[in-house]
Amino acid sequence: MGKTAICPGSFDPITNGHLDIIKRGAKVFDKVYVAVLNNISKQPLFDIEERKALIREVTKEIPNVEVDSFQGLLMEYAESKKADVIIRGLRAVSDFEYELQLTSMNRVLNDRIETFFIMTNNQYSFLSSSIVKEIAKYHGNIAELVPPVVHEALKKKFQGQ
Ligand code: COD
Repeated sequence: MGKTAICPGSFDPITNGHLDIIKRGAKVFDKVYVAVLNNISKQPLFDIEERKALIREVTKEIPNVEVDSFQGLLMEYAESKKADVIIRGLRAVSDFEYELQLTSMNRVLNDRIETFFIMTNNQYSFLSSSIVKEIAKYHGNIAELVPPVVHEALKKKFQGQ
């Protein structure tokens, strides 16, 4: 039977770093759900439908990727998709502590589903959605950091500011 992976995140918005992890995950697993957390207590720049639409647009050429969203616990969502694996990206050492905590707690909740880490591509090791938003806010150049459609969407968000 094919292996199903979940690539969860906030994706506010998707960056080239995320996209790299999704593409590499899709080469290894038979099906990858990119699952956007719909966190009602957080105030995102892009709402859930905008984030999903951007991810759909930039992953449309990858046939085994499906874009979805979830609320509540990741492990409950992953179980509902009969997933085998959670994919996470790792950048610097600073990511490690958070990821260790997240993965350890997730294992307490569900020890059937494994978490696999994919090391960032060197060129994206400094990249995060927050940094991209910060640069875009001050109209800096983010062309190399996000797909063109995300670049346009960010320009629109910060137009006139
Ligand atoms: N290079 C490589 N990987 C990257 C890069 C980059 N430049 N940028 C981001 N990534 C990776 C991140 O490491 C992460 O693995 C993924 O891409 C998504 O990143 P973000 O920042 O959009 O997502 P996060 O870290 O905000 O996602 C957190 C979750 C939504 C997974 C988490 O909060 C969660 O599962 N929440 C649901 C509630 C729950 O179950 N909590 C845990 C119980 S203990």
